[in-house]
Amino acid sequence: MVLEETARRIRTMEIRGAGRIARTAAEALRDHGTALQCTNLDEFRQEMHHAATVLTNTRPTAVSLPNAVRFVISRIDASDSLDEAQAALVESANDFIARSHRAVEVIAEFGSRAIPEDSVIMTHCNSEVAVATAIKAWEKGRVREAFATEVRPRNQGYITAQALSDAGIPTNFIVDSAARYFMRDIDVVITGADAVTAGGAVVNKIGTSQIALAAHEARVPFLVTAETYKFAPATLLGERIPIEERSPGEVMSDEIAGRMPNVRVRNPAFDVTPPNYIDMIVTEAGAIPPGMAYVIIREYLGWNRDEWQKDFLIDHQE
Ligand code: RUB
Repeated sequence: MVLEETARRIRTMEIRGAGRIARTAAEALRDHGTALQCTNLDEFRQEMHHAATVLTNTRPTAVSLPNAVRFVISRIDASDSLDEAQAALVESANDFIARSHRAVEVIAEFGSRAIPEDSVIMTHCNSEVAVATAIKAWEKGRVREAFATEVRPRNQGYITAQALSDAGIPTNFIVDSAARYFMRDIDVVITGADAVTAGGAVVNKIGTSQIALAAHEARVPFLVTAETYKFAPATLLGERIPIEERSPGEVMSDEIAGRMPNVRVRNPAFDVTPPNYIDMIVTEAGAIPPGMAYVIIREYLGWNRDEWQKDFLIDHQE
């Protein structure tokens, strides 16, 4: 019940944003596993692997989700008894959640130092870590004003504008297509990430790459704030990050679409910003150039090629 309900809330975007999705999945695994009445370790492992699949199938793009699930499940797999596995589940889920909260705080601190005095910043979509960074920089007197985009079709920009306004930051709310028009007024762009590839490309809300392109053209620094669990180990095996394409109904009502039988509405939820448009990725392990993404995967995600290859091959046989 906890599991199905959480999966539904993630799928329908009641719970959204890569970090929140990951923490909620860890929580759901913990609560689901704690309520299970298994009599032996094999049964418990099987149930937990099933729960992991239900959660990871909810939204395909945010890598934080499989990374969080893997963090928890790998500790269950390493346990030798049912008691040990149950304790490991609770401990690892709580550990992930605490690390995630701490990472947001650390990134906000590092990121705020990368924002020059008296800056006008722009952000896109609603990223808790990008917003936390903007607010931290504001508290240090480094931000003068902010620009938040609307973020069609789901309007996550409202959540961002509200958070910036609540913090007291003078904020301009603009439609997505006005980003380039205002770029000349911007000192730094800050976004979050749903996934970072081994090559340093960043997958984030649709429209991010257009803003990065405009920033690049105007020589405006483009910062990405991303916890280490947003980095995608599978990209080292050549895997691509799947881009979620959501319902056309989010873009155009069925009634209007019904009058245009030859029109196909497309609704990709994310896009890919190449590393050469990104000045810095701020993680809790430090602020790195995108070319160092591989190091984060190796050092912070416990990358073990043989193990990942095994899992990858198993996944793809199913
Ligand atoms: C949210 C989005 C956010 C990243 C990072 O997309 O693209 O920028 O997930 O967010 P959606 P955070 O609204 O479709 O989930 O920093 O909060 O993890």
